[in-house]
Amino acid sequence: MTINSNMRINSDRLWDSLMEMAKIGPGIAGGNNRQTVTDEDAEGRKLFQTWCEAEGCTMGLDKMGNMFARREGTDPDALPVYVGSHLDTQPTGGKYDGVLGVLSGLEIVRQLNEMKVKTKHPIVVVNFTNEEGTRYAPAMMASGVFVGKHTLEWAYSREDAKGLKFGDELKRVGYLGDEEVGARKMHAFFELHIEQGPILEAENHEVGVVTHGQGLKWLQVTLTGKESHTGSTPMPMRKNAGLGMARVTELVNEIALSHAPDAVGAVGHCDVYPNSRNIIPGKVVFTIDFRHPNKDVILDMATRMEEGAKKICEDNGLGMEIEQVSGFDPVEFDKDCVSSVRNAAERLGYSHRDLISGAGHDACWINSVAPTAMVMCPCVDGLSHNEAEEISPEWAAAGTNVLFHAVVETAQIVE
Ligand code: HGY
Ligand code: MN
Ligand code: MN
Repeated sequence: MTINSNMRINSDRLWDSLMEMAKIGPGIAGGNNRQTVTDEDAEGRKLFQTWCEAEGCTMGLDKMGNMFARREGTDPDALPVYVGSHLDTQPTGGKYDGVLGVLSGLEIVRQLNEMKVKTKHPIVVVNFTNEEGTRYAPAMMASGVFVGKHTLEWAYSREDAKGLKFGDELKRVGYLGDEEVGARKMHAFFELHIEQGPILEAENHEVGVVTHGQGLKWLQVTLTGKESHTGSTPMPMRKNAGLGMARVTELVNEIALSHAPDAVGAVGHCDVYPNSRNIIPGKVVFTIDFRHPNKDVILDMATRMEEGAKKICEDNGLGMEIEQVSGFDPVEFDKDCVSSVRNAAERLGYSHRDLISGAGHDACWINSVAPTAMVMCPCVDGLSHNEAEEISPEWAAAGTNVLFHAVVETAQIVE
């Protein structure tokens, strides 16, 4: 039996679940603050697990806290089709970034159960730990361990701003599982995610067929100058690390603009020491995020930034250290899985276009170990990583219906 075009998910049930999950770890402006391995994250995980178990799924948990909800197939030996994303959010995050991808997977299970449809391959809904990389860098940390990009020990050793180690916090919140990370093998992986950019809405498309994900390089820069009095130190005698950071920030922007229209670059996080209004900063630590669909451009941006920053330090009597905190090359998703997504959008009659993902996603790592593709839905004004992030129920339903068809087609319906 092949999937027919009138098979749809239940849009109201999906939206209700999104709104229910959004109540956990509320932000201060209508969004969410459910940072990885916090008590709020644990509460969201618990709700997800309750919903999955109510659907008869068997739960798995690995040593990075990745959660797996398995719906059996008719062939228990067939590799499962995985579908999911992440439940953790930015500190001032929205209600849909990641969450839509996990709860759309759950909605597929709910709809298949309601229709009493069986598939040959099992279907597993996954919640990857720490996709955001904000409390603990890097982003996509747990999916990175899953594919062997990071060791478990290195991930456990990562510290947050308060010096709390990731491994300790994962254990404290009760999600340190015993499955080996990456031991699970996948027939395919699909992820639905909000676009986090303006293209789909601006061009009035309901669905994004993601063919590639751009690469990124996260650098951490430490500039050291000399703390001294902001009032009595003559300007020519200053070693102002804060000024150095300002000049490097400007340089990052110039370099990204020199590769318009696709390159992006920004300084996102900065710490100023001692951060006193009448002491010239003696030290600054800040992060640079460079991205582009072509890895040679990313390398060019990082190289030119380092050369320019060295000159800025020479001119201002500053020391500099640069550490690469994270990085991955641009990815091209699996052509067959991408076709399955595109055919589903066609079959369902949704307006769609091919897209390169601007943001990083767990799918970007999983793509290195299993055939992978992504579906995107528009978001209002392309806004994300902002509590005002918004989508419509119709957009959520369109993306989930396309995901539903791609997943079920790949998992093969059984008469
Ligand atoms: O940074 C990213 O692209 C993702 O939101 N973690
Ligand atoms: Mn995300
Ligand atoms: Mn995000």
